[in-house]
Amino acid sequence: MTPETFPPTGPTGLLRGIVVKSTGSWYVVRGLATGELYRCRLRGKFKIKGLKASNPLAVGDIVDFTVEAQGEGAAVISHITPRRNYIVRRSVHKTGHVHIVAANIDQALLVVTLVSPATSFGFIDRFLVTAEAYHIPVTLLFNKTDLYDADGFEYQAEIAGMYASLGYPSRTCAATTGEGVPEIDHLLDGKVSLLAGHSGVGKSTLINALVPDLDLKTAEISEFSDKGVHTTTFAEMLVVRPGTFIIDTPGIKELGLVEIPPTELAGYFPEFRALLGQCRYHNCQHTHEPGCAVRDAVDQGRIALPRYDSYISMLAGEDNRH
Ligand SMILES: Nc1nc2c(ncn2[C@@H]2O[C@H](COP(=O)(O)OP(=O)(O)O)[C@@H](O)[C@H]2O)c(=O)[nH]1
Ligand SMILES: [Mg+2]
Ligand SMILES: [Zn+2]
Repeated sequence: MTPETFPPTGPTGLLRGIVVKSTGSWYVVRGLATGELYRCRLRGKFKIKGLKASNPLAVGDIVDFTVEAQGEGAAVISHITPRRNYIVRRSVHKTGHVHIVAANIDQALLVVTLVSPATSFGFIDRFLVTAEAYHIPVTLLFNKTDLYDADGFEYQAEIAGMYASLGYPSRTCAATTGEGVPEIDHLLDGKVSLLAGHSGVGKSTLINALVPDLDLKTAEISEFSDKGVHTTTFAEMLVVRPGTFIIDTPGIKELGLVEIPPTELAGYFPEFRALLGQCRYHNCQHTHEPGCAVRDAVDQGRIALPRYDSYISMLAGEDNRH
C-alpha cells in the first residue's frame, strides 16, 4: 500500500483504528472498518492520569483520527479510548518515566522451553506475577517438544500440571515442525495476544508459523513508520486474520516492571493468596515468622518449592530475568 491509496482529502468524519506500531513520533494505525493502514501523528498533548510515560500512545491503543490531506503523515489522531490494561517497562530515555509497551491486551502467551535453552522458574514466575498485577491472563506455550525424550514429556507434564493447578493453562508445540500450532492458532481467535518469552525460545519461528504472509505484512507496516528510526525494540501488532491480532515484542523479555510493594507480593501468587490471613502475624512476609500458613503449605507440599523460591527471590529484589 502506498500513501496514494489514502482516502481522498476533504471533510471526513472521525475514523477509528488500532495502533499497530509506534516509533515515537509516528503511529501506524489500522482502520477498524477498512483494515487499511494510516500513517498518523498526534494532535496536541495526551496525558494519562498518574502515569509518567515517555510515549503517549502504544500498540493496541484504539484511537480516533481524521485524514486531513493526502500524502505522508496525513492522518491526525485526536482521541484515545480508555485503556482496559497496558504494560510498561522502565523508560530508557527519561528517568522516572515508563515506556508503554502495549495496551488492551486480552491474553499473554509466554513461550518457554525446558531444553535448548531451559527457561527458569524464576523467569516464568516473575512474568506470571506481573501479569497478575496487570490482570492479563497467561497461557504457557511449551515449545521445542520435538527435542524431548520420554523423560522430557513426563517432566513437561509435571510442570504443566503444577501451573494448571494455579490457574495457568498451557499448550505444547514445536514451531519448527508445526506440531501443536493449529491449537495455538485457535487460542488466538478473536483476541489481542501478546507473545513473550526470552531470546531463543522460538517466538519468531512461532509467529512465522501463525501469521500468513508475515514478511509482506511486516514490510507493509514498516513502509508507514519512520524509516530513520531504529525500530527493533518497538512492539508490533500483526494481523493473523481480521479481528485476531498478535503483538510481537522484540527485545522485551518481560512484562515490564511494576513496582510491587513487598507486602503485596504474596497476593499475586494465587496459591499463597488463598492462605493469606491464616498466618499468626497479620504482616507476615512468609520468610521466617512462626505460625506462617504459607511456609506450612510449602513444608506439606501444598505449595511447590520452586514457586516459594521465586517468591523469596522476588521479595529480595533479585533479578531473575533469565
Ligand atoms: N528443535 C526446535 N527448534 C526450534 C523450535 N522453535 C524454534 N527453534 C529454533 O530455536 C532457535 C531460536 O528461534 P527464534 O524463533 O529465533 O527464537 P526467538 O528468539 O524467541 O525469536 C532457532 O534456531 C529456531 O530454529 C522448535 O519447536 N524445535
Ligand atoms: Mg525473535
Ligand atoms: Zn506467613
